[in-house]
Amino acid sequence: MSSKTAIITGATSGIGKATALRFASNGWQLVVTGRRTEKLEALQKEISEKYATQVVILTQDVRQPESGNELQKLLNKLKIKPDLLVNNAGLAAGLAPVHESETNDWERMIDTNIKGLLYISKAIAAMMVQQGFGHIINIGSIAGKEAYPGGNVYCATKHAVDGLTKAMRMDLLPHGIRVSQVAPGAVETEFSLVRFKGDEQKAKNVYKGFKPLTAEDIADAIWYVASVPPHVNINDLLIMPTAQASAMQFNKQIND
Ligand code: NDP
Ligand code: 8X3
Repeated sequence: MSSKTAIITGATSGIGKATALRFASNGWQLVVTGRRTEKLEALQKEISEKYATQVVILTQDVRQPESGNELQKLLNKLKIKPDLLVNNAGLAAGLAPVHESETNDWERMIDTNIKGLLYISKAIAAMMVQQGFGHIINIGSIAGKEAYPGGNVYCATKHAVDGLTKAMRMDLLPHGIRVSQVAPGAVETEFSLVRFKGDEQKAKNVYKGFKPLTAEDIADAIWYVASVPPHVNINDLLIMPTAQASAMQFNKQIND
């Protein structure tokens, strides 16, 4: 059994949770974070019932500038050397044209998807440099490759993740730390429920008439990226549903 440790941010639902389960099933130790403690506890319980591996939970909001240091302190206290960081915590808020959108939504997306990723990456990359090994996988998006109407700030934040992934890879090259991006198209998770602020019908409609990706599909891809031999780095993996050709083009079969 491997005794490697992965840190996964935003593991209370969707891609983060599926990734935690995927890595736990392969014997990895985990440090999982998110804001909803009860969901983290439920995940910890599920994993401990199914797999013989250790799961540490940390309730935190990645938007807090201290989030990276807080995580680093916990790892140091537990003498955990992070093999892998999956920067997954993120969200979209709203889908309005730029002139009609809410500035509070912009703050949430920028603070979570860009600044939060940076706070966590700075702290964990510093540990990886010191220990001399590590791998960071950023969760980007098709929205980081293309734009779409109403996607404005969300697309900008994911373009930032795309750019940061490239730049972080350069910064960490001398230290042998791998930096990768996994960029999905439409995945059915809580993503649209969050984007539409709890409107279940609107969220469901996003995935109507085609087969979206599942969180497990993306967890499989993250597992693959983390499992290639140490001399190999998957720089960027763009994964789409077969029924989605681009950010805006779907093959939808809607009869009702
Ligand atoms: P979910 O809404 O299901 O999961 C998002 C996760 O991020 C939750 O665990 C949530 O935890 C966490 N999170 C959000 N804000 C914060 C915060 N401020 N601090 C800490 N954790 C936070 O969506 P997905 O699983 O789909 O999203 C995961 C990632 O995948 C995101 O980065 C998203 O942009 C990206 N993505 C999603 C796609 C999709 O179609 N679903 C496609 C492409 C990329 P909590 O609420 O408990 O804090
Ligand atoms: C999520 C995919 O197309 O809704 O990143 O922006 S999309």
